[in-house]
Amino acid sequence: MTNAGRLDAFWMPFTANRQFKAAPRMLVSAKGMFYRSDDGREVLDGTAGLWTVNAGHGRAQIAQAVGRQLAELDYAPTFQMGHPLAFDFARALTDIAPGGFDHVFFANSGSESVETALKIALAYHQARGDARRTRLIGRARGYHGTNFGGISVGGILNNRRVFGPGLPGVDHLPHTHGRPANRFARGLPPEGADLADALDDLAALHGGETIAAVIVEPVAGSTGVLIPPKGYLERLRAACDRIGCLLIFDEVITGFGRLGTPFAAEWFVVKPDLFTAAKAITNGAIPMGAVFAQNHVHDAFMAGPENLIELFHGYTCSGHPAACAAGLATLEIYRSEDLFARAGAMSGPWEAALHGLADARHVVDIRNLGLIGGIELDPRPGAPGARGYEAFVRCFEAGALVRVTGDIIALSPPLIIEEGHIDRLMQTIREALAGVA
Ligand code: PXG
Repeated sequence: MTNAGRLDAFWMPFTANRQFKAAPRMLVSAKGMFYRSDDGREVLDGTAGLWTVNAGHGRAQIAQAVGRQLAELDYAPTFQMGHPLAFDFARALTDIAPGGFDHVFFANSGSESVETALKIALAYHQARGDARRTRLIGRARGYHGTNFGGISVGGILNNRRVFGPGLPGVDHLPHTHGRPANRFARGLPPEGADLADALDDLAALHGGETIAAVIVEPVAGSTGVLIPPKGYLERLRAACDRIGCLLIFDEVITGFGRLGTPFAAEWFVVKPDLFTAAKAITNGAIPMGAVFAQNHVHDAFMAGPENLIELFHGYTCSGHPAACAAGLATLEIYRSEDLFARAGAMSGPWEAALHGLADARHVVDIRNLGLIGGIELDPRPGAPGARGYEAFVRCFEAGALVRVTGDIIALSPPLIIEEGHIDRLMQTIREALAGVA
């Protein structure tokens, strides 16, 4: 069968299907820091899959835990029923969450976690008798998955353009990217904390008493690694407190050690009221998402009659046994190998090597935090994204998996990365860029 025939049935997500199927890039196995492609080449994983495989690939403990669990209890409902692992995993998660987050709601993806968090925020105000608070505020260049709530609060036009009007009553903060003084900043950019005050303007416009929640990524990943300016998240927290709305952190990519702490909330010392997680929660082995709730949010639901369902929300696979088994095994690896601290320790060499690309061809900005890196390229005149895509393909052909969004290369390696891998990754990117027209 021709390639086109063999590949035709899978309508691929976020992919130029016809272009891909004409010249496919296939990964067939993975171990540690490396994928292997179908033509037998080693491909250094610069992206932890898609920000998922924080403990590195092919972890036997996770595979074994999932296998054992499926043999023991393959599926059990969690609607008016329970199975022990869901409770154990929720508890293990709250043990590594910041103080005061003692409750977890399970979903199956980042997108579902976002929808769940938005719905909890709306229902929270209802539960407290403040039914006016129905507005949701996102941010330009925010990414919160692909479901209707997420694309509505998200700030990516292409994710919304052809899907109708989306949720009503949504508005957006400005994004924090682009101040000239922040170019090539190492770690937190110095300028732009004042952009958080835009929330007061939205409150003045819509009535602060109508705002239910603000959702932001502590570090925006998908739209090109936008690091929050120094003091910005603190200021946003203060603005939410003034207005009386909830603050939701979408930690789908920052969760599980990416910055050197379990969650970004801890790194920034800013406490949201709710935060989402997914991806690395199971090291990517089994799909799962979660929403962490501060006790005051959770407890607001627990005041009514005890025989009533407090939150009309959930998924068939919320707390799926195999996902919980994978998650528990994953947390055990993170703990026993001290991987979050390791990520923190590697962030210095990572920053130094990444910024070493400042003089590489086409590079106009470099950004970093923890084990995240962003390399912004000068777009090819009249063809935005073309240079980024070419860089991505050249890196893959030269043995490194990077991710591009438009003309920005986004890097997020497994937390097990070593200095030799970092050097190899940066060298591959430098050489690939040298060949990009
Ligand atoms: N929130 C955030 C902050 C995300 O980054 C989602 C929600 C949605 O998660 P699911 O599991 O529904 O896909 C994400 C997803 C990239 C990339 O290249 C990032 C994501 C997905 C695919 C690619 O940066 N993030």
